[in-house]
Parts: sequence; structure tokens; C-alpha cells
Amino acid sequence: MSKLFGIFLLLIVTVNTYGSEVFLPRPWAQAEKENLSPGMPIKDYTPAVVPNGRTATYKIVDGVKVFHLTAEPIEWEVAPNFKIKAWGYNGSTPGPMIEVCEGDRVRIYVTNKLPAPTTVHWHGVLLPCGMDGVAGVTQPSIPPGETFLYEYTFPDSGTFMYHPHFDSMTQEGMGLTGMILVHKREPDPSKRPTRDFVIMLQEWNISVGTARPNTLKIDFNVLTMNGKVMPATEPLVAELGDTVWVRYGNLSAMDHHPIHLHGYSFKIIGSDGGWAKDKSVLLPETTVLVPVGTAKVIEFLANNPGDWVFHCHMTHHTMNQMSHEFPNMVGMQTGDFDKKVRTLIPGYMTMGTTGMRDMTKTEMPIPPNSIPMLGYDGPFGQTVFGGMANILRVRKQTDHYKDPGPYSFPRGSIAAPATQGDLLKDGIVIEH
Ligand SMILES: [Cu+2]
Repeated sequence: MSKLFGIFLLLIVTVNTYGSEVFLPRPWAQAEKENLSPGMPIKDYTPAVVPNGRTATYKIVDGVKVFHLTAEPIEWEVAPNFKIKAWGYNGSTPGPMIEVCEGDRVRIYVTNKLPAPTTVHWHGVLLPCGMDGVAGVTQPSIPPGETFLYEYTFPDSGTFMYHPHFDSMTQEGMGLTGMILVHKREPDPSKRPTRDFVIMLQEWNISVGTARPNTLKIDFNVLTMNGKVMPATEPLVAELGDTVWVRYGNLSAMDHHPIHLHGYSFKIIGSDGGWAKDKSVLLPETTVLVPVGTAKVIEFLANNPGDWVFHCHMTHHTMNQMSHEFPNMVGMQTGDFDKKVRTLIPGYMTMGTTGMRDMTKTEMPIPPNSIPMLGYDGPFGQTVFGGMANILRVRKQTDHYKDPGPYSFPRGSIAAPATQGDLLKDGIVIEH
């Protein structure tokens, strides 16, 4: 009897002391135990595409994928004739995308070539606390000139990000950001997305004619997708019938970006927290809000050919280096004011009286190294539109990801001036 009581007591003590250790699942511990061999592109996953960007290179050492990130000051071209003095990883902002498979073990070396201490936080990745990269809380910061090593196993597929967790306002604001893609191991390519695009959203305050982002400001005049503004953004190319994923990450300082896609209805199938369990119950959307510090994955079937813009729907985020101090000129009657001023300043023109279109005229002299009002020139003219925007080109046939150029519209399918006959037929009366 006393022996039985002893066992009972031991059980209670065991459960109380080690209960949480035994029963709470730690995904990374599970993944470490499984000890899978490194996931391979094509065989295990279809590599994603980073428009305007790059995928990080790695080598495999004893079954571990080894990456090396260097945080450093860089010169970065946001658009032709506009280079900024940013901070990046391995020469770019955002840094190269880290692309791995669920169950992959990685060793990531981080070299600090910045003038300040830094760390790297692996945003959204479920990993042991000591690898979380928070300066002061989980590790000492990496001093300038030093290299730290992070080592962990990715338990889950998903869309994650990386960025410093030391003076984040300055360091992320200067451009230290990057995406992490962890693919599901899927041997059957037909069960994978056909095209998988990755876009990091960032925002910058850069005064016209200067090159250094001002990270102290909380309003932004340069809004980028993968470090570029439209018209420098590389179009996404898809073929009719493709299942397309677009994965957005947002490491802007202050703004959530509602990214709207024309011509399609899509579903938001994942975030940096995981995947939707049942896609059939998801609400169809045309705009995905990507809040600061999140990633969102959208899925759609490419069934509508054409050139479809997608862009942040905050209209100020689709204007390049617009000054918020510009006087409000809309509706102003200038009379013969321009003619009079031209006697003093040849070529003078009052701008902005009908909106922002005047500013996009290419003959306008602009300060060196700036993109004030740089807009997208399409086959039909100027959109007065740039910044956090891009185009999805869907075609019947594509040459992989090669830009097919502007869409050739089927005859008679373009909005055109109404004829007298049209107006008469439908009884439309224009009042003069
Ligand atoms: Cu926006």
C-alpha cells in the first residue's frame, strides 16, 4: 500500500515539475528531432521570385544551410537618377530573401559593418528564445566589426521577415529589412503555387535633392516595393491558368499599406503567423491591408489577361517625392499672371491648378538626384501615379518571367471617345 502511495506521490511531483516541459509543444524542438535533410529547390519546392530583388545564396555544411548577412552602409538606386545613402544587407535594401524549407536547419552569420551596434531578429519564426535577436533581452548587441552566429531549425512553412532589434527606428528606417520564405515540402509541383512573388514594402523620408533618409520624420515621400518606386518596379508576369501567390511584408516605420489589385478577386491565405486552414471559407478580397510588422499572402487564379496595376490605395503613397508643404493651387485662376512672369522668368508656368499632372511633365527642370512626381508613362500617356505601385502582366503565353511589354488590347475593347452616334443611341445629352 505504502509503495503504491509512493508511486502516486512521484507521479504528482513529476507532473508538477516537468508537466509543462513534457506537454507543451515547442515546434522548433519537434523539428530539431525530425532532423530532415536540407530541402532542395525543384524537388521540394518551386523557388519564389523577388521582383527587383535577390534570393540569398547559401552553402550546405554537414546538412545545415549556411548563410552570411553583412549589415552595411550602401548606395541604393530607388529609380534611375535617384540614389540614396541607405543601410542594407549584402548590398541591397531590402536584403536578399532567405529561402528555405520547413525542417531546414540554418546557421546564419551576421557581420556588422555599420557604425552602430545591431542584431537580427527573425520576425515570425518560432525558434529558441536565445536566437530571437533582441539586443539586451536575448543577446548582447553585435558591436561594429564583429560577426555573430545564429543557428536554429525552421519548424513551419510560412512568410517571415528579418530586421534589427537594436534602435529599430533608425536601422529599419535606413533600410535594414529582409524577407524569409519557408516552403512547405511538397514533392508534387501541381500542388504548389505556379508563381510565387515576394514584395517588401518600405517607406522613406528623403528631401528633394538629398540622398540620406531622415529617420526622425513620421511622414514619408518615397514609398517602395522591394526598394524601388514605380516606374522602376519590375512587373509581375503570369500566364493564364497559373495559381499566383503574392507575399507582402511591411517593415515601414508608420504606415499600414492597403494594396489593391485590379482585375482580380483574391483570398488572403496566410500571414507571418501561419496559413488559413480552409481556403473555401475565406472572404474574397481585392485589397489586402498589410499592417506594419506583418506579412500577408494572397492567392488568385490568373484568368483575366491584361496589364493590371496593383498599388497602395493610400493615394499619397503612389506619388513620388511629393512635398506636403506645396501650397494648395487646385482651382486657382491665374489669368494672365504666367504671361507677365514670363517676361522676367522665361518659360515660367504656375503649376498644380488642376492637380498634380503638371509636375510629371518631363520638360520640368528637377533638382539632381530626385524623383519629384516621377510617374508611370504608359502606352496611353501619363497616369500621375508612381511610388508604391506595380503592374501584373497576365498573358496567354509567357517566356518564363520575361517582361512581355505593354498589353495589346483586343480591337474595340478600349474605352474611347463617345461618338455622336453613341450619344444619340443611348439618349445621353451633354449640357453646355
Ligand atoms: Cu501605403
